[in-house]
Amino acid sequence: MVGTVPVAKSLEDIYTEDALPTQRARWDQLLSQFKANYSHPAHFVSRSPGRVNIIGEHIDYSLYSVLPMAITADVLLAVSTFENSSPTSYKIKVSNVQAVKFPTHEFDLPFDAVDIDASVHEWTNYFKSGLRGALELLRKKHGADFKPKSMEILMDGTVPAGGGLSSSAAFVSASALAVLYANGYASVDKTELTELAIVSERAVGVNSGGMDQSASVFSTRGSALFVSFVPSLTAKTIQFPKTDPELNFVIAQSFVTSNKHVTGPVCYNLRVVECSLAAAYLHAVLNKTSSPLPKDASPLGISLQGFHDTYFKGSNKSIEEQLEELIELTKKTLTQDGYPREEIAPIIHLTVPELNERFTSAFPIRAEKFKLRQRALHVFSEALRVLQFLSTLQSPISQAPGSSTEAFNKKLGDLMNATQDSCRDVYECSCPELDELCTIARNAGSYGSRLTGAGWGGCSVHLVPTDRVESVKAAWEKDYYSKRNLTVEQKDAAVVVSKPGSGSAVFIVQ
Ligand code: NG1
Ligand code: MG
Repeated sequence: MVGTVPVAKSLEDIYTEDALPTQRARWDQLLSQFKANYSHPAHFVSRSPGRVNIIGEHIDYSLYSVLPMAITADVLLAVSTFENSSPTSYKIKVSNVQAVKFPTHEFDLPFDAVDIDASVHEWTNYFKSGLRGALELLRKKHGADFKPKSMEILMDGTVPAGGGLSSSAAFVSASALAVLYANGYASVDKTELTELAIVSERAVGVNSGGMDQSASVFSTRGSALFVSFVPSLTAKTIQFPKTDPELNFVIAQSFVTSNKHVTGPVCYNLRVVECSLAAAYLHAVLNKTSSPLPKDASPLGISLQGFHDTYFKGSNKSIEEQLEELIELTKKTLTQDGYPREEIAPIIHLTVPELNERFTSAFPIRAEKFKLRQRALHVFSEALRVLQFLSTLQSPISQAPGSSTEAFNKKLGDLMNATQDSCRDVYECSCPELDELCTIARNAGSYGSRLTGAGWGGCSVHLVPTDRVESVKAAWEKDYYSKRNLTVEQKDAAVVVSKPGSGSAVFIVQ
């Protein structure tokens, strides 16, 4: 699925039919507010959507394949450019339609560097990180003395922040796309954009994998996306077979906000370190070598997938068989509940200061012991579930309503439920509210229910046939939402039945 980011001519190219009336009103509002703010029309709009991950949680940074899909909610950046007034700098004006929550900023930036202070959680950092990545690419193409244009920008984002639907990747991807397009890069390569957005987002302080940016950029309407990271980034569209009744992915908010910038040292960034240390440990013990694994594209340069590949080099076992074997090997090799640095370091042929420098210096983390066994077991079993989910989707099912459709739904749902169990008990990235939403949904007819995204709050995703959607919604209302103090706005946004949406696009304003 190589190609360039599409240039949309009408909103029909971007949204599903049911979303069009609301989106038209929203775009009209954005473009007229742009005119009011900046006294002239926008030149173009760059758009990147949020995503929901169907299956494959917390394995992208270990370089295992994942299966997300884009949603309708997105980030829109209306943009115009103007000539630089200084020979040494350019200007960026960024404002937001929600001006009170996200105040306007104006930056006067030198041509050669974009400073981002990741210790301050500031909404425009995401724009700046996209800007920085885009400029690196433009410099590679046009030379080191490339002079970016000044830009005026108005943003409208509908992906809830901190909600597990990847507002951050949507914002970074839309920003990078806007900067590339504004600076004359008219046919933006999807792989280039995704790769730069992945690296850029790390500048904001989260050592993330590449699922969200891939889903945001590559998705096409009506399909999920099978994203693989090795040997290089690839994204393949996956159709859901037609079933009767139709299956839906229902997204339900927990309204527990998980802010990775605050919790990173004990949650997300710590998991990335634990997985990388588990890879180093398993490699040293099972590959019986003192030479390190070759550096790979994972955030810390060493991944469970990299260990896996080396261990099974030349093997003719299927990937599924290999993963099953790795689960057993992990149980035998990593027998402790937690491992302190002093125990890990000599095994992986490092001193403790070297271990700290290599694994815990780029992104601060706080831990006495690292749960190598649990994290590796989650990753291998989740990587296996993704492959099982995919092969279930691709195996023929009878179109007739009845037992085989039921078996198909159940198989997919069971895999999603197993993911939730593993996230809750083994990876420890759920929270009581997410667990509760899953239990309520299953009791009301969901085949499979689990957290989606990083977890520790945010969203959940549920596999529900059309004829049961209303009863699942009613059960959440009765047992979850009505017991919380929510605004009307929050209640309206609590549950979304999302069809797979399209990926990034540029829209030229006529
Ligand atoms: P969200 O839910 O957007 O915070 C995060 C990571 C993904 C992936 C998932 C867990 C970012 C930008 N994204 O997603 O790469 O690791 O968690 O599967 O941090
Ligand atoms: Mg995010």
